[in-house]
Amino acid sequence: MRNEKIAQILDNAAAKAIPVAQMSQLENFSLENAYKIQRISINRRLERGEKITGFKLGFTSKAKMEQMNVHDLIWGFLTDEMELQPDEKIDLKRWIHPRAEPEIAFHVSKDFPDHELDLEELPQYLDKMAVAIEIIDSRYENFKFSLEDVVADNCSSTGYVIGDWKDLETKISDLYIRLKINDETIQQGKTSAILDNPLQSVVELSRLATESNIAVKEGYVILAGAATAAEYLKPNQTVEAEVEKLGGISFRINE
Ligand code: OOG
Ligand code: MG
Repeated sequence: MRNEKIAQILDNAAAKAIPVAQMSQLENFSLENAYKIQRISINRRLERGEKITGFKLGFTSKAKMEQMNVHDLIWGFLTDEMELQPDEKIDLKRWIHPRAEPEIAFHVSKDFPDHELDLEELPQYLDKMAVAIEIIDSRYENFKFSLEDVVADNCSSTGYVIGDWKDLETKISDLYIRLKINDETIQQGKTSAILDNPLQSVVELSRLATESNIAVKEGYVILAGAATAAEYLKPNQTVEAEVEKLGGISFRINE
């Protein structure tokens, strides 16, 4: 199958909220090809008028790698269509089998240069941070995939909600983070679970973006990846993420 065809199948699966078989079971494709498919599917979104709003990193913690049985860091695109408002009532029918995970978001204050950034340089390029909830929705049946599959599927990107932006702090590698559903703590951990320091996710992004010649622009949002496993969403839930010092953010799901 051509890359264009795979991108089209995954894009349609997302639009119709109907899962598809794992592409890697129909045909072997390389990780490099998987990123090419991801780009083609993002271009389809851009052609429909969506705008890139940032990037997400995935599998930056052991908890996530173990939950999904995939063991390499991945990255994908965020678009304005994925941005949800905290006061929005969310209807699950638009997705296949959505899950939520608590995250930290960073706000890009200056276009990244065309070289890899190190931790010390990051405050020149980031100004804010916030608690976020990412909603992921694999387009594959049973939420099962190989590394190549999930990359081609834009890393299950589906939705994100961002809390109030706070000034960037650099000592954030030991903060308590949790996901609550209907006031009950369902997932919890420390931000150190994210590559020892969530800011390291931004370093990785700068490396990957430089290697792929992709621009990380002022105004973009970067999701550092979940510190904990993700939880399936059900009707009638209030979903909340909290990070020590950063506060919380929540949204409500319709009946
Ligand atoms: C892939 C996306 C992983 C994270 O934060 O680790 C991710 C998935 O689990 O479906 O977003
Ligand atoms: Mg995530």
